[in-house]
Amino acid sequence: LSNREELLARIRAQMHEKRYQHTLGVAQSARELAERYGADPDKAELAGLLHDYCKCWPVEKMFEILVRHDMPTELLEGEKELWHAFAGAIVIQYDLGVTDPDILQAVRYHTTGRAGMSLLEKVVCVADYIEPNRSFPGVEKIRALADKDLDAALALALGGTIQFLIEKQKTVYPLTLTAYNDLVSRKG
Ligand code: DGI
Ligand code: FE
Ligand code: FE
Ligand code: FE
Repeated sequence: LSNREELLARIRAQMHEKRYQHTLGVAQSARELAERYGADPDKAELAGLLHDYCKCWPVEKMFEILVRHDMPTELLEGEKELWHAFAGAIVIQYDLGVTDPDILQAVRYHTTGRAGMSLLEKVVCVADYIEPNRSFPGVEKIRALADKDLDAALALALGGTIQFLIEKQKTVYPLTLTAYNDLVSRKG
C-alpha cells in the first residue's frame, strides 16, 4: 500500500460505515494518547486504523486463519468476539505487509489485553474504549482518567468489561484477567 488514501480505502472495504467511523475515532484517540504519554504517535494512529480490520469478517473466515496459525484451543473454543483481534494481527501482516511487531501486538491484544502490556498496547486498548463515538455507562469516567493516568483508565475499562461479562454469564478470557490483575497490583 503506497499511500494513506489507499490504506483507508482498503480498511473501509472490510467493514460497514459505523465500524469505519469507530476505526477513525480510535486512530485519532490513539494518536492523542501517544502524544500525551510518550508513545510513537504514528504507530499509535496506524495501529488504531488497523485494530478492527477483521471485525466484520465472517467468523468462519477468522476461524480458518486462527487454525492455520496454530492459535490456542482456549481461543478457538472460546468467545468469537475475541477472534478479530488475533486474526486481525495475522491478516494485516500477511495481506497488508505490516511488519512492525509493536503494531502487530497492539492489534493482537486490543480486546483482551495481557499482563505486561507495552505502552502502545495500552494506548490502543484505551483508545478503543474512549474514542468519541463510543457511549456506554462509565465511558466519561474512563475518558477523564485517560487524561491523567493511562494504567488507571485501562484498569477501570477492563474491570468494567469483566463485570459486564460476569453479569451476562459469559466467559472471561484468561488474558483479560491477568491484564486486569497486573494493572491493579502495580498501582502505587
Ligand atoms: O471490537 P470492538 O467492539 O471495538 O471492541 P473490543 O475489541 O474491545 O471488544 C469486542 C468484544 O469483546 C466486547 O463486546 C467485549 C468482548 N470481550 C472483551 N474481553 C473479553 C470479551 N469477551 C469475552 N467473552 N471474554 C473476554 O475476556
Ligand atoms: Fe475490536
Ligand atoms: Fe460489524
Ligand atoms: Fe474497536
